Amino acid sequence: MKVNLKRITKQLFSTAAFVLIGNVIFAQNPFITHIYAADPSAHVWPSDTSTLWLYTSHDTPGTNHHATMFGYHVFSTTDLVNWTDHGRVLSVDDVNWAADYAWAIDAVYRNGKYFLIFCMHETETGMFRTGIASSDVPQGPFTNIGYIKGVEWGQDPAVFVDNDNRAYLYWGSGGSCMAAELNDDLLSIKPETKVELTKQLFEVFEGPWVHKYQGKYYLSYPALPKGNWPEEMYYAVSEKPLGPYIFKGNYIPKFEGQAGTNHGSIVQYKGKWIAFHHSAMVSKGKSEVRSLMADCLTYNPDGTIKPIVPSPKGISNGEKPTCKIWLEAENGKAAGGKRVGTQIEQSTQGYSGKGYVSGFDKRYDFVQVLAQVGEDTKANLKVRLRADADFAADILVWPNMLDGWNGTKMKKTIISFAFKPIKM
Ligand code: FUB
Repeated sequence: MKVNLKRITKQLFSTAAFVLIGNVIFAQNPFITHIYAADPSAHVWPSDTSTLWLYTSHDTPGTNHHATMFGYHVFSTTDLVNWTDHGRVLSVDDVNWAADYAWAIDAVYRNGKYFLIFCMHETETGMFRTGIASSDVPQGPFTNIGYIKGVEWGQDPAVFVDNDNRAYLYWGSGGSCMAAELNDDLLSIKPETKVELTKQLFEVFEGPWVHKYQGKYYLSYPALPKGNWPEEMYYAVSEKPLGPYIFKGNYIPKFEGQAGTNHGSIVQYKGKWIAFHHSAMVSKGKSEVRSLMADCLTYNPDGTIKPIVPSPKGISNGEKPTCKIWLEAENGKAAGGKRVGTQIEQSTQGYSGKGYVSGFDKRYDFVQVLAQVGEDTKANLKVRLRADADFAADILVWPNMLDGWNGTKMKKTIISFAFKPIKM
């Protein structure tokens, strides 16, 4: 859904448009259902261990193709039941070297900043690069700062930071897995540390993730059993971050409702070990429009992982999960937004704390908010306006703008109104 707020008279007014989307599906798995999201990378940052963060890719509704992945979302929770969607935190449009294919991502906290480590196709060469973007806050939005030097075909990056603060990058695609230590600024790898792990990881296909359990390094990954789809999640264990790794087994075998791909992360949060991954349960089997899954993970006394049987119950304790997103016009790219002829005012209270949008002084000035919902979803649109003179405006709502994904079938609703300020 795209919402345009357009000024059609000459006087100045200020506004903020909000879209609040509530979750309408009550099962715990998938636990985010208002948008399609995949490839979850879970983190608990040292500054606040009560919050769990998920950095995810996004599948465009109305499509069923990995080529139509254009951006990333961040989600947070403090109880695994109530989630906040922080919006679109980086998109292909924000990355000057990239053309498309916003595939899997990870995030890392380093030297007082949060970094998104992502992969996109480079415009010039068409190859996957491992991009890097930064923010002062975990929820973004993130600003592109380039790509990590020394990595070629850097699909599906994941970063592991060890207790001694050394950072390692893992990446993998099309049946291979590579790893290397990163330099302190994360902008390049140390070339002499680069290793190929493919042969140590039975049937590996892509998507590596490393976590540490009882002093050992666990590298989990999507595998293609005997070369056949769908993917299942395997893992291997090592004494050192760069291997050698010893294959241990399959921790998420095939399950009902899965997508062709799977891709996951393993994290400890409030004492529980959780495996995040994705399925095609909401899209009812459309393999390339995926939804986020969470399942409890348990270890055997010998450190091996008990295989998980993902189900709609997930990590539920019976409570209905919810996810809220406030898409505020003044949040710019986090709201998927565009502004023409208008600006963000910094000097007002409330809303996101970033101010509000003003400067609607020409006929076609507008501000736009993009709400990319998955299945039919209830949304509330709230528009707050303030003006110091008469004005009239249009609110344009395009539902199903991606029906046919090239936007050819847009049908818009127009709500026009006029407004007179009260004279004090
Ligand atoms: O989401 C796009 C791609 O599908 C990821 O990069 C792969 O790991 C697979 O999940």
